[in-house]
Amino acid sequence: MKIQVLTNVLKANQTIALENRRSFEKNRILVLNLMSSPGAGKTLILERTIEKLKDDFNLAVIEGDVATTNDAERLAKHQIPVVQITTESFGGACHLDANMVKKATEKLDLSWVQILFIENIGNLICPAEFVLGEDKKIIVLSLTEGEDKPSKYPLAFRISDLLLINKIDLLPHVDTDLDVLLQNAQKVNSQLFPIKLSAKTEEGLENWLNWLVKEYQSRFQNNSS
Ligand SMILES: Nc1nc2c(ncn2[C@@H]2O[C@H](COP(=O)(O)OP(=O)(O)OP(=O)(O)O)[C@@H](O)[C@H]2O)c(=O)[nH]1
Ligand SMILES: [Mg+2]
Repeated sequence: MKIQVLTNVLKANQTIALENRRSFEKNRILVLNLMSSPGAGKTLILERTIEKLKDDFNLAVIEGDVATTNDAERLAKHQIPVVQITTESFGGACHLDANMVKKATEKLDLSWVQILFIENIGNLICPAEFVLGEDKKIIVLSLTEGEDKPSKYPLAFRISDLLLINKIDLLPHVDTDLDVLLQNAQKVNSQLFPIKLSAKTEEGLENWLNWLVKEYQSRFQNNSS
């Protein structure tokens, strides 16, 4: 009975995610779902990304948090539209779901947006279960979390398209073996494309920005590229 209930929840989520997908496609928006454990650096990566790309693209963020509007406030300082979802009002859910995203998109002018970032709740497990209607899933892993995380929490790595290994400025100060981390990620998902970066020093940021622009162009600017 318990399994049946969960199946129904996930099915209902998939139906709404499909509606979101259609709406994003109709409006020609690239939608990226950023997932990670708490504190891996999602918001700082977004802040850097917005600084670099906001003159070239119409950007917006849906910001998920259990409580507080801290991250939304950090992002809104960059003068782009930000919609906050605080899941405390949904029973403190540890993930965003498609219905929350649908409600949030009603507060955005989708005909204006070109790239929509969804910052999921900081959690390496629950967000991986819920599709939102995104184009790509991005898993952010901080170097400080250790090389074994892809093996211990495989689903988030298995379903993601891109792995951002953040905080590489801390490499001299932590015991994490970067090569082993990459091998572990490849074992779980051989298609997972890794990019190493530091949102703090901006080392490697260019590679992430290039990936992002290419993703957008391959979808919507085929004629001009
Ligand atoms: N040294 C270093 N610190 C970083 C880097 N990226 C983020 N941080 C710091 O790590 C902490 C957490 O960063 P956030 O961007 O808030 O992380 P988050 O994933 O958005 O966190 P939640 O939303 O709470 O899950 C902050 O103190 C950041 O300044 C980095 O590349 N290097
Ligand atoms: Mg954050």
